[in-house]
Amino acid sequence: MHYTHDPIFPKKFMWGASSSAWQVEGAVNEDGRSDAIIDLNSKKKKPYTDNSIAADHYHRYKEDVKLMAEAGFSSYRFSIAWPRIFPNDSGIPNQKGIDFYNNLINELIKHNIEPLVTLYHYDMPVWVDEKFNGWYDRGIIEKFDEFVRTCFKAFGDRVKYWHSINEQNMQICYGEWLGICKNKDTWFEDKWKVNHIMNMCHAKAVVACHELVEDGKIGPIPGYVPIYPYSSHPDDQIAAMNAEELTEKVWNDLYAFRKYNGFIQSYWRENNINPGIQDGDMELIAQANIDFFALNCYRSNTAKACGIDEEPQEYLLNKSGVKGNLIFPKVPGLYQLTHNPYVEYTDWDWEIDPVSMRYMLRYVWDHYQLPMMITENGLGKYDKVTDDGKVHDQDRIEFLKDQIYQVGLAIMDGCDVISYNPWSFTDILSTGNGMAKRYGLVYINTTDEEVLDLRRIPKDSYYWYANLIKSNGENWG
Ligand code: BGP
Repeated sequence: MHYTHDPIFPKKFMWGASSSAWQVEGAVNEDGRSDAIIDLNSKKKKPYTDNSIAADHYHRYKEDVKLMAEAGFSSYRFSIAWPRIFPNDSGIPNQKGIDFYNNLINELIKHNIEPLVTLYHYDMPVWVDEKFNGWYDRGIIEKFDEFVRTCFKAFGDRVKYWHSINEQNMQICYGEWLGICKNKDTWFEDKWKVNHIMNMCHAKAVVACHELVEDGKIGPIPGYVPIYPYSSHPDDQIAAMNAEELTEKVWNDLYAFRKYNGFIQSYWRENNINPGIQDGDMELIAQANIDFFALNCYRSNTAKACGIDEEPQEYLLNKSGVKGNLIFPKVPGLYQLTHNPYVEYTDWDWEIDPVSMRYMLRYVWDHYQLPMMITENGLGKYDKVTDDGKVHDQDRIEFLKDQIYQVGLAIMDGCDVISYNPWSFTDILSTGNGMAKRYGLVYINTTDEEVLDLRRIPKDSYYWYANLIKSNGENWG
């Protein structure tokens, strides 16, 4: 629909920003925390810095929460590091780890900021990885259950919004890049077994949340990349639907309808894949009734038909930050992704496409009719402090303005959206590009080459966002 006025946001809409433990906290070996697999992986991504210090949020969370409060935040999305709570297999939680999150949660609540808490955001403890070969062994299901139950018991009196697993779909689709694939040669089949085990962990978390947290609500966080057909050719439309299934819908249908959809069952049959479903599994999944969808959305993709005789091509993300280095995937007989001539691209070749935000919210609402919150959205770019001591990130302001406007339009279109939390509050470590690729509303004074004073410098986008949210989405600046 076309509107003759700016969007109107609901009165209780929650405005905040987002982070994840391994990317923001630092202090990786302090107060009993043991190593996570992602710590070790971050050390391999030279020339970028690793996560041992990151934004030093572990020591500076009070200062960070104060900045959130000054900007008028009503929510903050963060994650809990599993190796801080269970540094080893003793079954005894680490009190100092629990204390840290208690302090952070209390600080947020003191400032009327609703904690939105993600249970798993890539920081698998090394001991879990060694014992269960990552997500490959079903033994992890009970350990995950132990971890999430401990979190619900420790924090559930104050935390009412929970997320199970961050971007399970992305971890499966890009298993090598995100470090969960252990054997490239067998990943084509293994990924569905691993995925089923992750689904069981997700289901355990949903069931335990409802059992242990009074008024607790929980949802998954798919990494969402809306897919458009390249042309009105009917084959391109089906290709877009295939891509949608194999990168998103298979997961979202499972979360919402609590069973594997017909498309994936047919795909497994045709490819002789055994996803490792055991007796009783689907009964547990059937009980895992989610309360909302949390959505991470940065970009869109465009798909076109791919003949069965084409050479397969893996998705090669741009890791250098020099435009033109991304290679789109080809999945013969199903789809290929391609360049979209109608949108701009970031230095990392991510589509800049605000309308995809409205499209995604409409799509998810139409399919699942569940409330939605945005847990990630943002512009990764090079930022620098200028001679006046400030960070002028006008392009980020334009990016956020356009994206948030589309969230507003989706709300006007009838979608139930309850919260918006862009990535990220402060600059934090990027998945593959250290501190070089920055997303924050607040600059962290440090670089990949040397650790500086880690001073917090609110960027122009921080002030712009503060004005917008203090007016509940009326003052666009
Ligand atoms: C999401 C992840 C985040 C974050 C973000 C930006 O998929 O949930 O952890 O890193 O992407 O990605 P990147 O850091 O690669 O630019």
